[in-house]
Amino acid sequence: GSGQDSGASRQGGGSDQITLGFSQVGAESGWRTANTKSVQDAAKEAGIDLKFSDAQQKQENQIKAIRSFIQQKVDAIAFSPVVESGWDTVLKEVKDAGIPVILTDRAVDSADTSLYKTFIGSDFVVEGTKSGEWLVKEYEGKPDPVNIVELQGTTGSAPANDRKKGFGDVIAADPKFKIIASQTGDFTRAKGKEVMEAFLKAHKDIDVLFAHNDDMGLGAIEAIEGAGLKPGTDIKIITIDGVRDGMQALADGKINFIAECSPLLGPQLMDLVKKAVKGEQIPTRVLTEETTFTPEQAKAALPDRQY
Ligand code: GZL
Repeated sequence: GSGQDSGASRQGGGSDQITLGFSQVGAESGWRTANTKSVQDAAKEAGIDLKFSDAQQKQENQIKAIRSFIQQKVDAIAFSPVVESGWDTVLKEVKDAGIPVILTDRAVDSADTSLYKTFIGSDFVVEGTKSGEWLVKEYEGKPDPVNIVELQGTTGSAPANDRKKGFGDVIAADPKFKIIASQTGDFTRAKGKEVMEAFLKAHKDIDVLFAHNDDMGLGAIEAIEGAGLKPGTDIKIITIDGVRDGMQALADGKINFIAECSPLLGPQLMDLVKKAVKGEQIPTRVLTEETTFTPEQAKAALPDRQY
């Protein structure tokens, strides 16, 4: 390059420090807590001044936070959209203000992809597909109907929509798999327990629970045990995330399979922010690495688990 010190040419005192506005979904699950810690730790590590806002799972709070970041003239904005739709207006305001936007964790369904620089997060359809594939293998050769209840994530969120689609497409291949009840538990333990209690009252023949995250699965375990049934044995349980409490339940045989969804997006996010602020090209999609766990694999992985 020209060797020109970009700091000297920057407005306001030549300070090189980047200010990042981050709008977080909330604090609904163990995954979210780990994700917040990853973002905050990585910003500190990267010397980035983080303006962090918790939206308590409300889209209007995220929109308010984003507008406040525009007023504060931050250098970049990153957020995890609580639901997929309804972002075009505020993202156009950000674009008009010349501030780069990075989507983390969850995606938006805006047709205009120029409204953000990149989306870093998991492929939630694949997480659903992996969950369905485990179930198909588990019930190979077993002729009976396999009655499934499903605890969906937050209504309208990308993970809930995509995990449901991935799982549903796989089990549609064999008519013995029947989803006899499906309802949102909003990604929380409390709601997961409440909805599972209702499922247990309404259905006496549940074989499998597919929960879109560990936290709802852990709440459901309390409901299942409260009904005098053995989770993992009387009712097979599949969840997604792989947070510590979920991995412990997997190691204890109360959950049978977990598809991992990594919350540790902080370091990659800060790299992307630095590049975006400098106007460098960044990939429009950054996919997080993740795997799956059986009880044996959970036992082996637990000691080193960061979250
Ligand atoms: C997935 C994330 C989901 C987690 C839940 O990337 O958006 O939200 O699976 C969390 O645990 O609440």
